[in-house]
Amino acid sequence: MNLDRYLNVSPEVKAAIAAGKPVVALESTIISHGMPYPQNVETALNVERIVRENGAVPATIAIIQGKITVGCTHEQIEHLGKKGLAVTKASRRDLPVLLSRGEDGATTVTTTMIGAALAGIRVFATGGVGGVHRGAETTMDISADLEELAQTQVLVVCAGAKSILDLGLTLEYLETKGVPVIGYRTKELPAFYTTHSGFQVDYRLDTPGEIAEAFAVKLDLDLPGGMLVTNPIPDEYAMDLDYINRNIDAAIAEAESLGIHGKETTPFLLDKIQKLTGGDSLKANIQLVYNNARLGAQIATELAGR
Ligand code: PSU
Ligand code: MN
Repeated sequence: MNLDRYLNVSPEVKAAIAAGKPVVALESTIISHGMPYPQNVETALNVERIVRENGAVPATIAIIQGKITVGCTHEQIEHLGKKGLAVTKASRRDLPVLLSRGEDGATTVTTTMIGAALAGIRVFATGGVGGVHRGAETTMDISADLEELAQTQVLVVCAGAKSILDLGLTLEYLETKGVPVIGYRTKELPAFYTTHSGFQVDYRLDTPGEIAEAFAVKLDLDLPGGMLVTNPIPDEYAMDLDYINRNIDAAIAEAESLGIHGKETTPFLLDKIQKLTGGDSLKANIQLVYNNARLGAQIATELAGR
């Protein structure tokens, strides 16, 4: 198989990987489906800058004209951000048709992990990962992100799981699949907009070095799957727990009454929550992504230095 047919790694990212320099993968569904324009593009470019300031090379990943593109240009990021929901949200199952037809796609956590692994990138930073949705015992709505974490060797830095998901079931699923869940300087699973969830992670690790060491063991042993690093939103940007949960409940109720399902669910809820909170949740979302980009770059630097 000629990988070049399907994979396009930018010269800068290719050189960094070849030289063993730290690289951090970044996803594109957060741009097209996770935030409104123009804040999405502004955030994506700031995230790249923060990764650089922390000593690593950013690699924003998307599907551009049928190629998994690792290291998007600013023009490509602008294009994805402007097109927004009109870009296909691309998970694992979308790859065959999108690539064979030469189409564009925004990569979720799942497909960003796939692209990163194909290119040789081990660390990926984002905002939130998909999980087991509330009511999944009847809808069976479980994100493909959890399956990817079970099989692809990429470390994912996120801000925990937000309560549009069933946090308890999400943790159970990750346990079944053998995915280590690490809390960065916390034993409590962060809940995205807030630092408190009432659920515990497996391990608290306090430095990027310790996290890199643990992940390196997983790679050395060639254990399939990734590692989920949950990084709490900085206190000054955290939202009031009751306030955000009330709005999340309202968003879920509306999604149910409209019969929203499948891949539309998560983008619908994110958009609804942003509207209901008058943009407060967007502000928190942006800041936690910056915070994760910083930690991702630090972990990638430690991993590269081993
Ligand atoms: N959660 C967020 N922001 C996001 C997503 C999730 O807070 O942008 C996106 C990510 O790309 C994630 C995807 O991989 O949604 C999960 O979608 P689903 O729940 O349909 O698997
Ligand atoms: Mn789903």
